[in-house]
This record gives sequence, C-alpha cells and structure tokens, in this order.
Amino acid sequence: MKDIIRHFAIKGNVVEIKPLGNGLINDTLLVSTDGPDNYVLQKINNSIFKDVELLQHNIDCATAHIRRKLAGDPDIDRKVLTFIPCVETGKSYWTDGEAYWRVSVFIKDAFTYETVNPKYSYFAGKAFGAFEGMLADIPDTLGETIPDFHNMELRARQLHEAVEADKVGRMAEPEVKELLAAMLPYEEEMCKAERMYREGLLPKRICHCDTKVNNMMFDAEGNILCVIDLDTLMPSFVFSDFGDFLRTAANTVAEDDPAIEKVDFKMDIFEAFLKGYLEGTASFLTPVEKENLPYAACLFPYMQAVRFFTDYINGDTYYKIKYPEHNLVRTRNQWALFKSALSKVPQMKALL
Ligand code: GN1
Ligand code: MG
Repeated sequence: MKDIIRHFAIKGNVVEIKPLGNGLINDTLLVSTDGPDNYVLQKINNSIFKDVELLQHNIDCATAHIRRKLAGDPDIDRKVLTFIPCVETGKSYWTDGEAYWRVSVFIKDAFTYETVNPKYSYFAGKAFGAFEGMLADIPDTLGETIPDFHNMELRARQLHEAVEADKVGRMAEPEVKELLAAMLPYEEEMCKAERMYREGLLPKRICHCDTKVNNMMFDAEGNILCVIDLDTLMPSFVFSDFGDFLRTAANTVAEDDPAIEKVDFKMDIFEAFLKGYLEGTASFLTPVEKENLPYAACLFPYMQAVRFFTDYINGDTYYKIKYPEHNLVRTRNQWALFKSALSKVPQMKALL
C-alpha cells in the first residue's frame, strides 16, 4: 500500500493504513500521516468501472465546478472533495496497467450515518437538490461511467438473461421462482421513465446516482458538508437521486436486514426529504419530474431488488457478499420495501 501511495503527491509520511467504510464495489482505505492531512486511498473496481479515464474526468470536472461555485467559502475544503494528483502523470489516478488507484483528502471532523431522522432527511433533500443545481450549468460534457446505470429496461433485461442462463442452478430454488413471479407484473410500469424519456417528456441531468444515506458527510452539529462517492455521477433522471436516498433512508432497517417483517417505508422521512428536495430544486425541476417523485420512491427499491436478485442468480459476481445467501436476503428486503412504498403512493401524492 505504501508503494502505491508513493505515486501520489501527499504531504507527510504514512503512519497507518486501515480499511474504511462499507462500500459494495471499491476497496477503500484510510491513510493516516504525520502531516496536516489524512487521506482516503481507493482501489477503483475497474471490472465495473471499465473506463477509469472517463470516471475521473467526470469527477475532476464536477469537483472543479463545485469549487468555483463555493469560492470564498472558508470551509470549502470540507464541502468539496480534493483529489491528489499522481506524481508522474499529474492525473487524479495512478495505474500499474492492471489496478487503478486514487487518493483524496480525508475530510476532517465529518461523520457519515447509516440512518437519519426527519430533520437530517430534510437537510439531505436540500443538499442533494442543491448538488444537482450546482452541476446544472457545468460547462464540461460528462459521460456515463456505467452505461445505462439506472435504466430499468436494461436491469429488467439483465434479470431475464440471468434467469435464462441460470449459471449456478439457483432457478431450482422455490423461493427464487416465487420472487421472480412476484416481480414480473410490475416490470412494465417500473420502466416508464425510459418511455417518458423517449417521448421527450423527461430530461437527463447530471445526477449523483448513489445517494445512499452513507454518502453524505455531516459536521458535528448535523449540518451537511458534502456529498461523497462520485463514481456514478453522470447524466440520469432526477429520480435516481430522489429514489435512491429514500431507498436507504426511509427503510426502517438496513438493506440487508433479514428481518423483512420489520421492513417499512417511513413516511416521515419521505415527507421531510420531499420538502427539502423541492426547496433545493425549485429553480429547475419540471412538473413531469415533480409529479413522478412517488414513482421514483417505488422505482429504486424495485430496481435494487432486481439488481440484487440478478446477482444472486448469476452466482454473486457483482456485489461484495459476506455469506452465500447475502444477495437473496438483500433481494427479499428490497422487495418488501418496494411493496411497502407502493402501498403508500396515495399518501405520497397527497403530500406532494
Ligand atoms: C453499490 O458501492 P456502493 O455501496 O457505494 C452500487 C449502488 C447500489 C448499492 C447498494 C456502482 O454502491 O448502485 O445502490 O451498492 N454501486 C454501483 O447498496 O453499482
Ligand atoms: Mg458508497
């Protein structure tokens, strides 16, 4: 690890390197130094992010743009991520030709949470709305780091392909068959964003696309500092950011909690987030985007259930798992969340 760090222009000497956080895709490490800053070292999963050059281009452009917007803010270094250039190339990543690594400054006195209360949910809504707003006028062209990442038609197709191929024989499990039969009737309705897009009714904007609760950093007083994990920053529908936050924040339990009888979509979290998000996006959100926010709240648990399920059927090749049934447990959980959210759509519409 120290040999890797050497390729980045960090200040001070490395004292300790240890694992950080619980992402499902990249490997993340905290690098402590005897200098003024500590750092986050990440090994980018380049079998999932196949175009690291594009990925880092998106991140470089977005962080530079946000930095320009925040110019003069005394706390700017805690409000936007700083990536450390590679000593040899000046780029924001280093590769030995096989693995890809990057280093950012570890934000001081900041905290992430796995759950939020309504007050924090309101702040998060405002922050993600403002984040989209800040990127609305970015002059650079950003690409899709994972093509069609939140395209429900693609995710549905991938599920069908997995079922057809049945690579590890899991289609023989009765529960797998049951879950599949339960999911299919909702597929067409859940693909409506793609149809609206083709009809020219829905725009794509630069979105974060991984607005899990734990991708926000708060200061000690509970104010939002910044949004982290920018790998999936790309053109998408605003539903991505609205829906994915609620998928994690409005669930009474974690996304992989086996106690699915406890899964419930919390309306107080929805209400607070909706309020914040509408305030944060007031300057650009269109009526079509707005009226479909309850759909977005259902779409993301659905899409995540389909994605975890596809990975389970494929033999767990995408998400990190801690035990053999992990992806199935996640699927059950997200499926229960989808059903709960769906049952609350009338309430969501009333609040909207
Ligand atoms: C992955 O790595 P992490 O935990 O930030 C995934 C998200 C999923 C999430 C489910 C690139 O995010 O889309 O919603 O797991 N990221 C990618 O927990 O697929
Ligand atoms: Mg993450």
